[in-house]
Amino acid sequence: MTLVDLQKRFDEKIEAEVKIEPKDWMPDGYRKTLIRQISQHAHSEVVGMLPEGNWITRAPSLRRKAALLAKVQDEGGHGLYLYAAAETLGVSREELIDELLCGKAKYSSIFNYPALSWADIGAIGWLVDGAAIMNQVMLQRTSYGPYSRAMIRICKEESFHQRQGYEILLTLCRGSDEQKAMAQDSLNRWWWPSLMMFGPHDSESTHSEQSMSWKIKRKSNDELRQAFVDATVPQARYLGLTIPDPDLKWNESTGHWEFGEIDWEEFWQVVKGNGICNRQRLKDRIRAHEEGAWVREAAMAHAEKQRHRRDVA
Ligand code: BYC
Repeated sequence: MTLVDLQKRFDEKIEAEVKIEPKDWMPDGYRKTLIRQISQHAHSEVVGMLPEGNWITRAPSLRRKAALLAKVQDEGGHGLYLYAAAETLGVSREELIDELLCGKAKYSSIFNYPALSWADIGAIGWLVDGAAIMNQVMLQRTSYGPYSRAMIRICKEESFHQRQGYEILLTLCRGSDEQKAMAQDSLNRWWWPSLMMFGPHDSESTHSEQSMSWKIKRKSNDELRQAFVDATVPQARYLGLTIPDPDLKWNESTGHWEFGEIDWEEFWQVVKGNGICNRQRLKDRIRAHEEGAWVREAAMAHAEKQRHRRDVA
């Protein structure tokens, strides 16, 4: 088959909503875009374990501790599904992890903010997982088979994450004045960074147009951000909390909440590595990787032994 035929076949599959699978021919740019996005997503999951992991030993009850522990473990699992999906594109997990640890690879800006109070664990579940779900529901329909299947599993677990966060805040908001103030303070700090998770405006987004034509992304950054605001404002009202945006107002004619401008300077600074916790997060990941070396070695030795046994048998 000529390159023209291969491209035609690929385009027809995308048009007909047939998933692209690892052994199928795909344009170089499609492969590169997927490796970039899926690996950034995997890195976000494992770096995302850090702000919450800090609170496992300080959870206020056994029930809260068990739920948080399960959530953080889920995130490690999501990282694994996603690294495995990226590996089907011909890149190794070691290469991807090296890129993260040397500071070259990106991961979601949101994880460079600190979790300062127990209410932040609620806000992360409600807002950060809430924003992640908004983005990931559409990724279940992404055109690359292994990514789409990983996202279906991930989305099921994310709904539980979002609820555990909202329930923490609901409990605080129905508690003492101090507890409610703690919840409000945490909304104040996490609201804008959560909106930044969706990435730059569509007009500034480098990859959106191409990714949408390949059906890797099914909705644009701004569309998803708007859907998130529309879904979250009523939830904040139910909690009795105020969203820290003086420009927030309901537009009767569009049926959407209008909101103020994001501080893009802050967003790009965080993406470039100058956020409050960027350096700490990388340091912690490097330490965890080094301390886990013996586990990797033991697992490899075990796999080698099994292979040897099979060969001998
Ligand atoms: N942070 O052209 P654009 C989770 C970069 S974790 C940092 O619009 P694209 C969870 C972007 O990479 C959820 N960088 O890009 C875990 C690009 O730079 P490069 C994470 C960002 O890819 C634990 C440049 O800006 N979710 O659920 O079309 C606990 C231009 O952007 C960000 C995913 O990763 C950002 N926020 O769209 C709790 C979902 N935004 O690569 C929860 C999968 C943009 O050219 N990813 N950049 O150097 C996506 O859907 C897309 O990659 C994005 C960006 C919507 C994030």
